[in-house]
Amino acid sequence: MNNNHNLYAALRAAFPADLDSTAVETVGGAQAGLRYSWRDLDRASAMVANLFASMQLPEGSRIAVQVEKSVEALVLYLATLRSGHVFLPLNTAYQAGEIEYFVGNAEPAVVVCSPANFGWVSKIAFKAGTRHVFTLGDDRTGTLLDRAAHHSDVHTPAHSRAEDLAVIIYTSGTTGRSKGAMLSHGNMLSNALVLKDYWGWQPDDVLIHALPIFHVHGLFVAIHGALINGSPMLWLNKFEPRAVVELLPRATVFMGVPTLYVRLLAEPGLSKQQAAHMRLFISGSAPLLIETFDEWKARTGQTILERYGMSETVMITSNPYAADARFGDQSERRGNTVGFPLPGNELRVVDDANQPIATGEIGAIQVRGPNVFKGYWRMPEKTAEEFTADGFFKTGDVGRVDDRGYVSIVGRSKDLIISGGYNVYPAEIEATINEMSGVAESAVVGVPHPDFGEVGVAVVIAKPGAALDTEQIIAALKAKLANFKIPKRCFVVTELPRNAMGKVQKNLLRELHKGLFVS
Ligand code: MLC
Ligand code: AMP
Repeated sequence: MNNNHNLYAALRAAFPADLDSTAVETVGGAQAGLRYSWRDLDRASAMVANLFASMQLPEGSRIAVQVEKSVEALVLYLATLRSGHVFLPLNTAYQAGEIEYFVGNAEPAVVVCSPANFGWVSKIAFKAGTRHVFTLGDDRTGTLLDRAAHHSDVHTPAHSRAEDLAVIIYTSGTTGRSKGAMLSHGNMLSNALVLKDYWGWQPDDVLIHALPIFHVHGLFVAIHGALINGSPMLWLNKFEPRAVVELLPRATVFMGVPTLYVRLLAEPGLSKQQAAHMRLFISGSAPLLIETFDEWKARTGQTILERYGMSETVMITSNPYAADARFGDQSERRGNTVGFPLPGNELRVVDDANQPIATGEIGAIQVRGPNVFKGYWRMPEKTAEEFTADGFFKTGDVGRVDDRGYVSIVGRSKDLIISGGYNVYPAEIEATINEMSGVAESAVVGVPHPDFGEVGVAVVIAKPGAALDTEQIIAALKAKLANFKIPKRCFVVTELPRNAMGKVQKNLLRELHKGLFVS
């Protein structure tokens, strides 16, 4: 069906002719050494899709998934796409309160969780009205596969329109609760096709996949990139720097957040010779320090290609892949920049009055294009606020475009900390601290960190007469929030710096604590 925009159908059409060749090889951990052919991916995802069909799920059903990374979790994603249902990936670090919110808000028809979490996850799911809860372990166990085993391995992908919803990705917000960004088949397919061309994917590429698969970077950029090009993946369920260095001679493409590059640089085995077979190292999700960019070049002889994106937009900009007539003299991958707007994607930098500003000036980044999401799930007002009248999405990032057209991100208008590539919203941490007994108020700020790039630090004020223990505050946060959101340090003080309007001056707190982890 030529007019089928189903993303799985497009990925499937790009599988190589030899369906018995390796699509995924697992590396590291207890599941190392398994080979999945392209036919395996197609048949296994067909079986799960047929299981969903047998359950007669309503159209547009959400399939919420909180499982450890595994190739079977990838199969579940592909099955959801080909079924025409909506995939809702959830970070494995999320705690019960966070899951309760997502499940209550999205009302999934199906929830898939790790076998170890079935007790508490199923309680939350059933309470929210979910009828089907399956388990899926990272060792090929669980009720999902048991049930799917009874179904046919032949399945015709659903017919999807470009605008049909494929995925909901929750992103926290600067105020209130998380919002579900709705991405369509067309959003993701258009981006995957643009990147295939822009990054010069070649049929004999081999991708090292070492990122989690519940966020845009690992789930879309990496997986779609390999599949739409028919290229195999060397698959690590967990990032292990030594294993990645050992794999470099067998691979050509690697994608990571800056923390991964920092950790790889700490590996003595990383060298020009070891990286000689690699075609492309890509970084994104957080700012790549120029020191890391330069050190990588010196150690490996290769220049990291930095790109920029968001859950709401998939990829927006990228440094160029190579010297290419299309770019003229703009073929250089430049550190401290995120490159050019991707083809088909418009990017503008505006002032407070929403007016475009002069080249080189700093302002708010807005984007428009086929990759930009459909809006926030069941939040029409919030969606309307985040778009301009002429259809540009307000990214919340602050940047500039130089006279050669390179975009740089210089800050964020949203109060956000990016720690090891994960987004942490101070408002959520502060609200959780403020609910604790004896707390009058709190402020959470991001400070530089050598490994995670940035980490949170909490500054807390006690109510009159209350005695607060910082260790207890951290322990109480750990019980409620995903581990990467927990501030790495906590201070109890008597007052917070405020401006004349009474607003907490977070810049002063950041300045005060900026040397906590780096000299
Ligand atoms: C783990 N920890 C973190 C952390 N990850 N702390 C702050 N920030 C993080 N990102 C803490 C845990 O809380 C724990 O602390 C301790 O480190 C060990 O946990 P772990 O799970 O064993 O950590 P590790 O495996 O080393 O994980 C580090 C990491 C991981 C860098 C490999 O964070 C990671 O995979 N990051 C990638 C995130 C990503 O894919 N982002 C893409 C978003 S998409 P304690 O105290 O409990 O022991 C996006 C759009 C785009 O942004 O443009 O791509
Ligand atoms: P998320 O909501 O998890 O998709 O995170 C998106 C945010 O990550 C963007 O709005 C940026 O603030 C940030 N980001 C992504 N890539 C880069 C990059 N290369 N440099 C700086 N920030 C980035």
